Amino acid sequence: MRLFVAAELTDEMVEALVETQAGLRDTVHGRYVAPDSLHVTLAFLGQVNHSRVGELTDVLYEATAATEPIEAMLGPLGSFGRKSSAIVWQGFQEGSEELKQVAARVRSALDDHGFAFDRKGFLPHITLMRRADLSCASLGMAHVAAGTIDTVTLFSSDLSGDRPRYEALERIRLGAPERDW
Ligand code: 2AM
Repeated sequence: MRLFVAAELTDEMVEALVETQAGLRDTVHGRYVAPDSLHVTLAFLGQVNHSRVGELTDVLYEATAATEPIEAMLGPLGSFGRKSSAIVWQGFQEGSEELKQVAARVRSALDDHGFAFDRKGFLPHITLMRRADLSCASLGMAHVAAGTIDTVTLFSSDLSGDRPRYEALERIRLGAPERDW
């Protein structure tokens, strides 16, 4: 299974991100991420054997047990990669440090339990589009919203269709008194 761990966003944040995407549509061509797929990736594991998913879930509960819900606010736009085929993302103006801390805790717990993951540095962001052609366009205005990020989720990713499909395998509530069996 292709797996990753991500923080989920509030409905208000998703609405603001969709408005940001709408503002880009006239000028920037590329593949826009669907509203139900917008998230903050904390760790990308890639292929993991199905038999280890239970253990992985335990590791994620342990890693996030001391993390409280994060008060966050969306921030400005940025891009990664080549101008002709870029990733366009929206960052945070509040909550970045807390997101970095939870990502570090998750990654360190994965390491301790022998789960491999992509070790690229973590910059808190939400990918809005891929293969964006920025050669003649500049990034416009970001719509922002504030909200409480209170869910860290183990997702599986299915790339077999016309677009990536993400399925939540386990949703972990930050600050919840105990695991919801
Ligand atoms: P993103 O966080 O920039 O959007 C599932 O593929 C998710 O994991 C995507 O959200 C993707 O990018 C993120 N991701 C992080 N590292 C990745 C990698 N090496 N390969 C594929 N996806 C990766």
